[in-house]
Amino acid sequence: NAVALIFDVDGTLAETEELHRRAFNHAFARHGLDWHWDRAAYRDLLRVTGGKERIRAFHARQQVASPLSDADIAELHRIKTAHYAELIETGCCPLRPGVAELLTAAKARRQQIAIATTTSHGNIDALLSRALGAGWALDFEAIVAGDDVRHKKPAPDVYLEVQARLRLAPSDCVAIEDSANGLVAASRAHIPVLITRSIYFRDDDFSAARFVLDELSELTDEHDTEKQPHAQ
Ligand code: XBP
Ligand code: MG
Repeated sequence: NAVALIFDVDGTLAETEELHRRAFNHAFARHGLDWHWDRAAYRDLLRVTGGKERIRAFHARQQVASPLSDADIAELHRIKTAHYAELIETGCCPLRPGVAELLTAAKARRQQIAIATTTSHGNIDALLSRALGAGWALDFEAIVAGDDVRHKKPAPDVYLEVQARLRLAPSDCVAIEDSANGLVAASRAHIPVLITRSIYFRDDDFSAARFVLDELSELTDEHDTEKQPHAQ
């Protein structure tokens, strides 16, 4: 029974990680690096959340003649982010099945909706303005991104910040996530979690989740996301 639904973005609202991966590879090539992250490597690298952090972690494992500075990493990430927006703009990354319907149903039930993600406000806006239209953010009560908090997932910071902004108890919320990192982050904030399995995290351990679905289109009343807000 939830008063608020808190959505992760990457992998949950849309299968964005392939676009992130392509955008990273584009940035490496543009920067003259011979790095290439294939799907198997990227699956492993996704354990490190955050794009800058992921580049830094990979860099630390390489034998590079001239190490990258923080400014190089920031520049790589800037190129990556710009290319990601271009890829999203082509329209090749629709919302996952059941996402638009759940957002509409939540609005009709006067449930609050919020976002707790590792990615940036710019990337969320690129995805959701394409999928939901320019005014999409008006429907969301709180939007907390990775750089808004001190520690990214699996730390609970983004979830604690959303909760503080909504002024709700964790048990009044449901987090909708696709990864073990996301599950751990929400669980550390004591928020129950509904998992919608995505391409890259299919084999993660979701035993701590309240529910595990393949798609949000499988949601039914028994999944408990439907409590009306208390009358004021
Ligand atoms: C998503 C991520 C992000 C994206 C890249 O995690 O880990 O790092 O891969 O985003 P979650 P940026 O879905 O658990 O929030 O490059 O913008 O950091
Ligand atoms: Mg995710």
